[in-house]
Amino acid sequence: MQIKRLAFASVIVAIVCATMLAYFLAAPALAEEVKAGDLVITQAWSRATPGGAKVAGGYLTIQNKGSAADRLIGGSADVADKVQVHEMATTNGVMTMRPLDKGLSIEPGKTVKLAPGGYHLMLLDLKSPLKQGDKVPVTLEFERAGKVKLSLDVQGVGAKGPAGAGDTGVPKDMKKMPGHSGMKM
Ligand SMILES: [Cu+2]
Repeated sequence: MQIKRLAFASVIVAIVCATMLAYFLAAPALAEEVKAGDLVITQAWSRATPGGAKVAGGYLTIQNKGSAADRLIGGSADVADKVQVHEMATTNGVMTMRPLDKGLSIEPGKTVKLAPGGYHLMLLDLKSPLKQGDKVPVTLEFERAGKVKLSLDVQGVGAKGPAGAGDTGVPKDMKKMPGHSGMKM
């Protein structure tokens, strides 16, 4: 009787463990997908900000399933004073970034990725640091789709991509690059 009960208990433990493991393995796949008109936005993420940093990048993937171009023109967030759409490029071997004054075009049938080393959202004048595991609410503004609310999943300081994604082969940490300090705001 004792032995039987013990065996039953260990089966329960095994089931609970398997369920938890399945949950953790599945977690990245459950990343938020936001639909706004013809746009589908996925993999919105950011990085934890090291002590005192006042800026953070925001990264996401925007797919335009419609037949007309749209344009990401800006955004806002409670955590930051301003949210801008930036472009990063290498000019004469130096990484620089600049705000896209006319926004970022999302052509019909295309997918545009905002990722480290390229287009990104810039959260300026952070009111509080971003911590790993946080979900930071951001409102994006599109020319056609209008305002779209989503949240950035905050990854570790050195993260190169959203949870569950592999190394994307992009340049090193943005914090080591010049540009933000001399940027006009
Ligand atoms: Cu920037």
